[in-house]
Amino acid sequence: MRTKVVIIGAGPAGLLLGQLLHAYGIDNVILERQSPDYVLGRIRAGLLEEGTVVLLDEASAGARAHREGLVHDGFELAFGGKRHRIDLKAATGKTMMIYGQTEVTLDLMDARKAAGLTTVYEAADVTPHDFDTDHPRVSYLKDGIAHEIACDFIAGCDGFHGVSRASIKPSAIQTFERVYPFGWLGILSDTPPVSHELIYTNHARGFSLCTMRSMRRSRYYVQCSLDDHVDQWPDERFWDELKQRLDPEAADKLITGPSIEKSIAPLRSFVAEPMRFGRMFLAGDAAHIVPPTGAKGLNLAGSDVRFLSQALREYYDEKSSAGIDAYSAKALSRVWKAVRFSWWMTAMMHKFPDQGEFGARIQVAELDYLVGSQAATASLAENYVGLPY
Ligand code: FAS
Ligand code: PHB
Repeated sequence: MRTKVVIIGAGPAGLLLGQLLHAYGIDNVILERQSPDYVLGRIRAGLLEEGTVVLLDEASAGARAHREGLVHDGFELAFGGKRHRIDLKAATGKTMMIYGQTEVTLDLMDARKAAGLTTVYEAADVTPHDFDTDHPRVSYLKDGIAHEIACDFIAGCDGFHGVSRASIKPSAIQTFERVYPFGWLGILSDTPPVSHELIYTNHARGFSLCTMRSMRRSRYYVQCSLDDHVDQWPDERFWDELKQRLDPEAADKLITGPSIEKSIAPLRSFVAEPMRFGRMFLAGDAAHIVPPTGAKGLNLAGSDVRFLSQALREYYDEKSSAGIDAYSAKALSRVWKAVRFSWWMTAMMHKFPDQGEFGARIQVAELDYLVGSQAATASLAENYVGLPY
């Protein structure tokens, strides 16, 4: 079998890249390790930048997001028992959209199926070969039968634990990492959200976030220890802890209910450089990870595949390699700014074991300055809505 681009991974990055390449007339095949249901069962991101929604439109997968997504003009920062609104629209002219990653993935899957494009689910032992030559290929097993696809390029969209980055010789790649000494315990419940906008709270007991998937389905997070296990957090304990971290008004208004999903995610900042290796490119979580405090993970996957799809279009349409030669530097420039913002938001909002009283006071001083300065608020807002591509 032969195709122009083999995409490894059918998460948001792989599916979005496949659609954008298709729109440019570049045929591609996606190889995914898991089943569609497994991919859809992962509860992850919830907030889309305007640019990401535009990419969904370009991928012929944005209609439902426009119908069902919740457009947010701002969010609130809470500390010292008080909430302070950050007016994103006033500061940047832009908004954010609440539309769960599960829905994004489903819409991209449906668009790919409608376009009659090939996705091999439950592909085992997917392995990229010869990507440092002009004849790359990818092998895999399907139902125990060996297959191989010859291609012009390979896109590693297989997430943090994927095979693409792992296939690069150590001397050809440099990684940068910071692992945070806590995790996020997240819960999904079919209850009305405590507020129509997000509330990020810095509290002496730890960080919490009130978000949502719709006005009938809430998503909440509390910072937890890395030693915690989800079994130690029955619903009652979660709701009690969240109430203790919320400001009095939100705590009073909180409507609790049975969890329909509950999980703990570790937090790390991670970047691999470069993001191109001969005829293989990395995109999305395969190349970088951010703590979800800045809501950047899914959105960075979007900007990566926007840059990569345009570079490949230039290669095929204009017979120019300028775009693919510039991809890594261009993607990393935006990635590192988002990594910085996500690290900064995480440092400001979470309780660190070694921060002491001085560190706690510095956090409150930073927040106090932030909500009291138009310049500081504007800086936060322009990073939160997503820096220009
Ligand atoms: P993904 O990991 O989503 O997709 C990679 C795909 O590749 C998967 O389907 C995987 O099965 C497949 N794959 C892996 N190895 C393979 C192999 N060897 N062969 C074939 N296929 C293979 N971001 C936010 O903005 N906000 C959040 O709140 C948030 N919460 C998160 C919670 C968790 C627990 C995690 C892990 C991430 C979270 N993220 C969040 C980040 C997340 O949304 C990612 O940024 C997003 O999934 C990136 O998409 P992909 O790059 O496509 O990677
Ligand atoms: C979510 O809705 O899951 C979400 C929103 C904003 C974040 C992180 C997660 O910063």
